[in-house]
Amino acid sequence: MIEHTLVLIKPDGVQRALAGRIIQRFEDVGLKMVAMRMQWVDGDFARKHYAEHVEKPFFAGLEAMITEGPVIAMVLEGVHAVELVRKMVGGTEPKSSSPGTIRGDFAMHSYPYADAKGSAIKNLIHASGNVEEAKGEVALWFSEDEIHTYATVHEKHTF
Ligand code: 3AN
Repeated sequence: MIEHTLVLIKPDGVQRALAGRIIQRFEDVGLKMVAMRMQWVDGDFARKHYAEHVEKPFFAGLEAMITEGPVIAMVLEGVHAVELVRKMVGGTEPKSSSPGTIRGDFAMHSYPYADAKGSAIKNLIHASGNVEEAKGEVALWFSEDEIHTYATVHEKHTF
C-alpha cells in the first residue's frame, strides 16, 4: 500500500512561482519527498513522457508547453500515494476541477480556451494516473540511486 508516484510542476507552475505552495500541500498531508530535480526537457523526452498522447490532436501544443521552460520533477511516497496525489491535483480541466484541489484553486483554463489558442491546457502539474503508470514514469525520470530512503517524523511518530 506504500506507493511511489511521479509529480511534475510544469513550466506554467514554475513560472508562476507556485512550486513552494504546491509542494507544501503534499508535505502537509504527510507525503514524503524521496527524489527531486529541476529539468528542462526536450522534444524527445516529451514524446517518451507523453507517449500515450503523441497521436492526439493537442500533442503539438502539449510538447510546446512541457518544453517551454524547466519543470520540477519529484517522486512522492506514501499510503496509496498515486490515488491520493491525483485527488489533491484535481481534474484535467482547471475550470471544472473542484475547489480545494491544486488545479481548482490555482488555475482557470478550459478545454475550449485551450482549443481556441491551439495550446495544451495549462494545469500546472502532472501526476501519475495509476500505479502501473507511476512505475513507468518514476523509472523514466529517476534512476534508482536518485530515490532516497530516510525516516520522517510521520514514520517515527504517526504510524
Ligand atoms: P492529466 O494531466 O489530468 O492526467 P492527461 O494525461 O489526459 O491529463 O493529459 C495530459 C496533459 O495534456 C494535460 N495535463 C493537459 O495539459 C493536456 N491535455 C489533455 N487533454 C487536452 C485537451 N483536450 N486539450 C488540450 N490539452 C489537453
